[in-house]
Amino acid sequence: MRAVTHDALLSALRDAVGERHCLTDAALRASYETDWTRRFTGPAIAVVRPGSTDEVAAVLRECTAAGVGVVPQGGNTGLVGGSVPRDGEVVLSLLRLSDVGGLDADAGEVTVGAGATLAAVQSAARRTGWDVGVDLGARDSATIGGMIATNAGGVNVLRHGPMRRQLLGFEAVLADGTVLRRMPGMPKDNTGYDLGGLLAGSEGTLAVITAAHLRLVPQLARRAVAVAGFASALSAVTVAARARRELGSILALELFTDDGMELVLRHARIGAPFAERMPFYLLLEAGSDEDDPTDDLATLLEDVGAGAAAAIANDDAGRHRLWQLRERHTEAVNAEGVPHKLDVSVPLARYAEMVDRAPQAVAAVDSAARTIVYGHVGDGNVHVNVLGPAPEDEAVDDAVLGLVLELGGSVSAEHGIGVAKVDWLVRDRGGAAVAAMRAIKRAWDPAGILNPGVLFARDS
Ligand code: FAD
Ligand code: 2HG
Ligand code: ZN
Repeated sequence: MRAVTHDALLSALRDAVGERHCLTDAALRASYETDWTRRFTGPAIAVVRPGSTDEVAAVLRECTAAGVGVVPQGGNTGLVGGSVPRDGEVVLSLLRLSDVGGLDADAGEVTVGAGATLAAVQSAARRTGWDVGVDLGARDSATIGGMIATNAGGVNVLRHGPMRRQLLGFEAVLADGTVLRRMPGMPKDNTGYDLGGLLAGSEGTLAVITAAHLRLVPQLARRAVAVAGFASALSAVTVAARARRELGSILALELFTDDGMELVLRHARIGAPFAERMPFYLLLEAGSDEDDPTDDLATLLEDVGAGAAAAIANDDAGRHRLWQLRERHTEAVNAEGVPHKLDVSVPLARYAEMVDRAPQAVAAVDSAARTIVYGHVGDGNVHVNVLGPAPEDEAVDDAVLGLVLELGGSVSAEHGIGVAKVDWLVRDRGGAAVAAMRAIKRAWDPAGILNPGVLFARDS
């Protein structure tokens, strides 16, 4: 590694991406330096915005030569602090690589730049009768590169799997500027290690993803959404399990509480779905290409006695109204303060217990904290949000993650480890697994340039 001053590095970066796309002014860097929750923030020496894979390679070569860390960034909607600098790294924004081209309507596949937003890819796919298998609330900003890097999940995992399952081919750049390319990639491809699969969930620590080839899923002509209220978490979970077993058309199963809904109603200025308020709610979405699934949902809810505490819609506006109750939790919580976000999963048999015990675990260490719980019950995924503790106070995080391990779950379901949970990776996966991960990291990024401090603790 040759020693390079920051001035020399900045000059090389300007040469690599053009003066206009190398941001050093504090005001221009600001939105790239703080994460969506405002819990994580740090200074960058520069934000670079390359416009091609070659420019990404040039940036990485220069940063490796200078020994300066690089934080890859897409839409900066990540919720574990992995997309923002910690200590004078270079932020490498992929937003200019936003091409959505090469849609093969026969195969149901599309090639996109890493910086293309999910919404842009969804609208291209939908114009040809296809859809993207992963959907999530941050669709207007989250990028395909960021979604691969976090192996994003979202609301349709129970039907289509997470981002890794959508990935057929990829293009990515290693820290030394080497370009790895497997494009377009095939639905069946057993030629050696699945390097694209390894990039899914690597959180920017192994390579910078510059493009991807994705499988699409058929767009469904008919959809229905229902929201029903329940007296206990267990009764909501039991109905979710039954819906999964009995309704082949189920697309999404989401849980939220009355506290969370109250926040959403106030923040979004919308009305409750029905007059009766219940402690827990289950949102069910079903979709089919043939029969309207509304009756199936209605029959199920009647059978389980949901009665007056239920609403159902199959028109666009009605479905959107019901979805807002669940989807707008994240922004409603953010409007109340800087949250501690614990995205975890537990076996379905322990899901209701997790929902019930998480607020108790938080209260035991911080009696003034507010806990809002919601999640993707179909995948065992619970989002525990805690308001009150200072950003750097990790007592509530530790209490919730400790409970997750006691219940046999995973400390990161879909958002990743980021910087938020580095101390918990070993506790969850064990020393041998983490040593194997570190060996992969060293092989791909020997100088440790890519996203230092993310996934692995720096000092071990
Ligand atoms: P960023 O936030 O920019 O980056 C995330 C991570 O990926 C960082 O570690 C970054 O270094 C790395 N990275 C980004 N781009 C690249 C690249 N091209 N190459 C290599 N590494 C890269 N997540 C879910 O899984 N399910 C949900 O339902 C969900 N809903 C959300 C709703 C809201 C309102 C918000 C704000 C977030 C939500 N998220 C959800 C979290 C977030 O949207 C996802 O993690 C998403 O995948 C991040 O994409 P991004 O482009 O914003 O990535
Ligand atoms: C969701 O499911 C997202 O809405 C965000 O994954 C979760 O706000 C959160 O904690
Ligand atoms: Zn989620």
